[in-house]
Amino acid sequence: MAKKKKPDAKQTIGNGGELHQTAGAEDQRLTTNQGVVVSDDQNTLTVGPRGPQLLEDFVMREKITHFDHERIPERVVHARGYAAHGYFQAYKGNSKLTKAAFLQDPSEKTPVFCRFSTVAGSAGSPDTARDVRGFSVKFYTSAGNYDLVGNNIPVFFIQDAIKFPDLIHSVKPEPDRDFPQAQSAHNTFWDFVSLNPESVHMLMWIMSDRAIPRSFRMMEGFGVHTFRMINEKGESRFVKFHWRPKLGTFSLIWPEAVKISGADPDFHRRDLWNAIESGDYPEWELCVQAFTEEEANKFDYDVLDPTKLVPEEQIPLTPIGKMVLDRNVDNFFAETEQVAFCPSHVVPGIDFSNDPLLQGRLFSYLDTQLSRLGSPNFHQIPVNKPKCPFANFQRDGHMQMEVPTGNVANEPNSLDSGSPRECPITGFGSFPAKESGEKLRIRPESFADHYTQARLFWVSMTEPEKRHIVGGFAFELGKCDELKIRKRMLGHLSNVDQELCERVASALGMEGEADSIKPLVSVGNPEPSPALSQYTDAPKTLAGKKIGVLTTNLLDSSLYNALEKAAKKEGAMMEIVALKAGPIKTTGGKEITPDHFLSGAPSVLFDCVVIAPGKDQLDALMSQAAAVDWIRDAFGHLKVIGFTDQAMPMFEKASVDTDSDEGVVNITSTDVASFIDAAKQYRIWDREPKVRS
Ligand code: HDD
Repeated sequence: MAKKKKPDAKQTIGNGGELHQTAGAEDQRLTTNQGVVVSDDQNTLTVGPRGPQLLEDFVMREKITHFDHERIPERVVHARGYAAHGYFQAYKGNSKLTKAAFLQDPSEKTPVFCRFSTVAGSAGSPDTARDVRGFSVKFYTSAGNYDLVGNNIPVFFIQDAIKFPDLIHSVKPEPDRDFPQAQSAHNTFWDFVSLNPESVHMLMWIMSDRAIPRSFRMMEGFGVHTFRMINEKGESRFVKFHWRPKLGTFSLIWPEAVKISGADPDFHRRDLWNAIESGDYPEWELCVQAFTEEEANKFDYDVLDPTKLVPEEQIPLTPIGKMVLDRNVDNFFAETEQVAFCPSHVVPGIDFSNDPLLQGRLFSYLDTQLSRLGSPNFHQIPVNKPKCPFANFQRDGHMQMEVPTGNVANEPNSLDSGSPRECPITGFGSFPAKESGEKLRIRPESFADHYTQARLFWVSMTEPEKRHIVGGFAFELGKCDELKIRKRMLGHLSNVDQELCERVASALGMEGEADSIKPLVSVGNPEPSPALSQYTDAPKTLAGKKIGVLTTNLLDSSLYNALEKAAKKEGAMMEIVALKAGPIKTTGGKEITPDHFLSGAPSVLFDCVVIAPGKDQLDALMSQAAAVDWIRDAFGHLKVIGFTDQAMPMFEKASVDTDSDEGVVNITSTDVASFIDAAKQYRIWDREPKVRS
């Protein structure tokens, strides 16, 4: 179980006033927002005990008015998110690449705030919806705040920001009926993307398991666009940013994700919170692919096109630092909800490229914060405030929190000290890229190949990954009831790969019905890029994963100890699920409070499972359908299952053969090692064709 967090020390706000709701603080009196001590917070002021309420009750009116205004507009996209604090530490030797201050000194820890999110769903939608995940990091550097606002997928749906409102309108609930929530599986989305072939590459990723990550901690992150890095000599290189999770990149599978949405809609946020609370701090390595403009000009795709990636086989990754998330927020609203990321927040040493999607984003985020947070002073909210000194003559506006002094608010001036003044040497200067040309509304020809990299993705997948992509397309298009859209989409898939098209068409029962769509340019035949596959070189590890043990009273104490020891050694978490919520006893008399009780914790919540009824308790466990479902589900979700001899009749009831495959493992108190070894594989992929077609 996760450790409980210690209450925080006092915080001060504003001009030295003290925030009275501080956790753990004693002897505080409840007051109104004006500091008046409240004598009764249970009863409204009335005339006599049963009489009407009085308008003069400012205590009640202030409290209700504040409550009425507690909500702010949710983010128009990425509304559901979760965040944590941490730090970033640079590796040695980045100065050739960039002069960015936070990337120079390996002994310096730059504070960060990192928010993960889904895109389409509302703030209350389930965590495990099929969707891109946002991966935003705010670095509070000594040279100003830098926001790297990326996703867990390295490409995007559209090439030009002017299409963003259309894309989002198409994926959000349909406007007349307001459903489906947090899903792309509906007509408007597939209509839009099928009419925009530039989306096809991204669709391949979205239909893959990348769109249902196992955990935020096991997700890659990407800056998506090509950015620039500038060094002290003023030399520029293009860069692509990558975040690499230390735990490896793992995903759920679709039938499991669907069930988790019901069993624990907070699956990802709970996972992150618990990991940090228990001291198991997630870590990512920040890498770049760096290349010159001359190199980029030789690529057979355009690096300014955000629907393209740069294969790692072409430009390898250079690690430049690491990020550790080691502190949960103190208050979700104050921090996670109010944090404002803007891709335009860059620091000297980092600059933009002409990617037309990026250029549009540079406008959009500042604009959205004004309406979402309601004031140009959103940078004064603690989570958004730079941790380095900042000073200028911007003044006033809603919710001004600072009290600037003096009679001067203009620059230059000679009346005050003349400061703050601009600084041409250390200040941010844009890279002087040469630009010329006519004013046009036109898509470059170099953006025209919409299928080659989609094919690259497909040919780089393992067979299980291909199965899931086919399943993803079939499921989503199956929910789209306009035949013309399905046919159009099949037409695009046939341009990606004939086999992919045929497999999706067969799953839909629409063989031979693909529209014929002529690509604008001929489609290449790329060699596989193994780095794109999650499973080709997946690390065999239980680190950061969860072992669920389904048991009862009188659990064998040596088995319990052996499992607990093994889990600890592997860096995994073990959780006990029992029939009821109250404490159980092991055969050795140790009292354990279960982490879950059966009806609240199906096996979908765990990475691998153990079925170990206590002494003479088999019947009690077997009489519960939920216990039998544990085995059926774990088997169907390709998990490794450990079982004691005593549990065998439950497998018969679940119609799961204990000799099925290497992932169904007999355990004893003296041998849990073979179970642990098998579980490090994460899933038994060969089982899949046997359990679902
Ligand atoms: Fe965006 C939020 C990532 C294209 C407009 N976006 C937002 C967030 C992430 C991304 C991670 C959540 C930030 C947070 O945690 O608060 N967006 C991306 C990526 C894109 C992208 C990786 C393409 C490569 N976005 C994009 C375009 C536009 C926007 C083209 C508009 C032209 N995005 C927004 C926004 C949001 C946003 C409306 C909503 C809330 C916010 O900004 O702060 O401005």
